Amino acid sequence: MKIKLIYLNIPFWRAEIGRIALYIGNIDFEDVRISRDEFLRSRKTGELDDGTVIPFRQIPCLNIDGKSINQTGGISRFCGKISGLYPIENAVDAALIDQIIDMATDITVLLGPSLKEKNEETKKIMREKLARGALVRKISYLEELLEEGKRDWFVNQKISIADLAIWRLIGWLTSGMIDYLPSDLVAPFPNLKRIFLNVERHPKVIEWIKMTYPEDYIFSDID
Ligand SMILES: N[C@@H](CCC(=O)N[C@@H](CS)C(=O)NCC(=O)O)C(=O)O
Repeated sequence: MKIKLIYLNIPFWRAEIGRIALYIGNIDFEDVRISRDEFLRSRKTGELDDGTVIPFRQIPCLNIDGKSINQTGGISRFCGKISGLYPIENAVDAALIDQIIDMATDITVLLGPSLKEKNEETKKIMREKLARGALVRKISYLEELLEEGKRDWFVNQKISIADLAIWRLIGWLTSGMIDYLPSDLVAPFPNLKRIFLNVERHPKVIEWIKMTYPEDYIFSDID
């Protein structure tokens, strides 16, 4: 099976779930990182420059033996299944993981309007309001899920694509890349912090960060 995972050259959670799951599972894949210009061209034509089809003209996109597949959820589940980070037979655990991936989408969607906003002052007001209200509230709902027992992972005591999604989502929200969001957004949430650190201390994740993230990436110590 020849697998290509197509996204921009950034460690955004939508692509990183698949990339890291495949890396953890020692699955051979081509980590295709397109330029913004090529992405914009593909939005017009529905194809990359080499002719690879991009369904729905959005990314990430997975290509398996020449067949293109779109949508973060489906891509993440496929990569998780072949890597051992998503259950193939346990439908309940699968659904418990799915709800986390969809929550990562809900949280990302909240940021959408402010990402498009051109007026800096308006953007600042929007982001500060989110950080006081809806954003932190949704993050607190993830924390609520973890409050029963001292869990190391979201589902069934083992790392899954749900943990990868939330690690990278929190990493994005607190990286300073999104102006006006505080870097201590998860400070009030000890269980989420534990999951975050468990992912970031996973030996294969450390390898992946060292191989693909900017050299100045700061490993978190958010205790
Ligand atoms: N529903 C899609 C959304 C993906 C998405 O919004 N991707 C952005 C880049 S991060 C994109 O391709 N935007 C262009 C567009 O939506 O036309 C998914 O879950 O993967």
